[in-house]
Amino acid sequence: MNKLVLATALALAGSIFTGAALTPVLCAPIEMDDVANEQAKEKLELEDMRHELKDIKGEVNGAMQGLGQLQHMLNDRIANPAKEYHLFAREAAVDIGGGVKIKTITYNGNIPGPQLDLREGQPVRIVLHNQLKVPTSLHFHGLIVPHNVDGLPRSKSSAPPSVPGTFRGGPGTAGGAVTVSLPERMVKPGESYGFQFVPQGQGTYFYHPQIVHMEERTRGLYGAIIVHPRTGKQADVDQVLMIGELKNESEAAKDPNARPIYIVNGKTAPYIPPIEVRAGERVRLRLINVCEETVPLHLSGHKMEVVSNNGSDLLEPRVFRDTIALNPGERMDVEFTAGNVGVWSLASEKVSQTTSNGKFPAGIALVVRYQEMKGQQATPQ
Ligand SMILES: [Cu+2]
Repeated sequence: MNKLVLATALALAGSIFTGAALTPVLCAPIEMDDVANEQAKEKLELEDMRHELKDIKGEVNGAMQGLGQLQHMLNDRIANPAKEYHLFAREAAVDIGGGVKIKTITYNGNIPGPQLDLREGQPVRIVLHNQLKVPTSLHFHGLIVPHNVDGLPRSKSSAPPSVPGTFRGGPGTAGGAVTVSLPERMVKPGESYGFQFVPQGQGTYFYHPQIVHMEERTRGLYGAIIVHPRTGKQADVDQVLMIGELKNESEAAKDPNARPIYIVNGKTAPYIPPIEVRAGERVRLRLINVCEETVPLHLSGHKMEVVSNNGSDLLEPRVFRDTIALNPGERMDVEFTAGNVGVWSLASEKVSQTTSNGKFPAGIALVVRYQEMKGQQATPQ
């Protein structure tokens, strides 16, 4: 094969390989050394291109993953739109049973305030409207939420707009100094404030004014928060019992040592509705103590299984009780299977919490009544 034929053949091969146009190459003879150099150069260039392609592929994959996560978050947000609640702190006369009305302060005119049924991972916005004559605030008792939602409120004069702080281990941070803002969350008369967060951790919680306004809680500002699990079986009967106390202000004016009136879901015995169950049902009671005192609550005829304490699920060993001592601020979720047909007492073991001027029943005393006993006694006697 002569030089010209060889050069033409190599040029042809090269142009096929690189995709270059043929015509100019066919016109001139090429030296062997030049061909080898050219080929080596092309090989290096190709190698570089391959590396670049690999990098681009990596970046595209990363971007696709990011897009996938974004899509997932968007789908989650569409499936779980933010819930919104409005709490109006205002004066009202509440009926604690038997036509006895007490003028006090409430959320939305009732004691307790509205029950907030939240779901794990579903955003919530709670708007507090202060229609009182005094400042108020809001605390989410037991829930783990960011400081700017649940931290102590500050008055404008004492609160700098922001302070430098150190935040470690939070999602998406590598630690280090960040700015933690301390907004003013003292809600003045006539003002409103929206609290937004994403609840985590199923369980029983409650809301009330912050500790700086604790006296407002004892007058009726509180309500239950239930964080439901994303999935899972619920009990057949799921009942919240908020145990509180109220000062009868006209009585207190006459006698400063007058006992408070104990109430369960806003009513005092014998006006607390019975807990109605059917034989075979699984019953969950969510007990919340908003009182200033410990309440030893006893259910007769059954063993209650403690399934959650202060919003934390309990694991093994299983705990069964017939009397539950609830300290102020404590929540206990108990369950039992209705397997003993009858009318049963669910009441405090403290005489002072179940009587008024020596008369029983008053305060914290109600019954669990089986459907089979419908029409029979609805109160402790
Ligand atoms: Cu609290």
